[in-house]
Amino acid sequence: MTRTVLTALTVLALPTGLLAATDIETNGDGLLTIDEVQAVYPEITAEAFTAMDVNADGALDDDEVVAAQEAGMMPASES
Ligand SMILES: [Ca+2]
Ligand SMILES: [Ca+2]
Repeated sequence: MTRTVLTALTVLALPTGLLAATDIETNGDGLLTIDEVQAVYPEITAEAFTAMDVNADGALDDDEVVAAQEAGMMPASES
């Protein structure tokens, strides 16, 4: 049972940031707004969010989430 879940998570995690978006992304638009991010990571400030929003469209897409996680600006969501 546990092994099946871990395998599924690994598969989901491999293509870019889909896993993170699934965990945090609550309204199904595929982007993370600051409200969605802060609901999970209240320690992330508006300033930090702006820094993560590379293209400044006011939301984080998969690439921006992955970059933020790799930069240590956002915790990787694994649990
Ligand atoms: Ca969203
Ligand atoms: Ca963006």
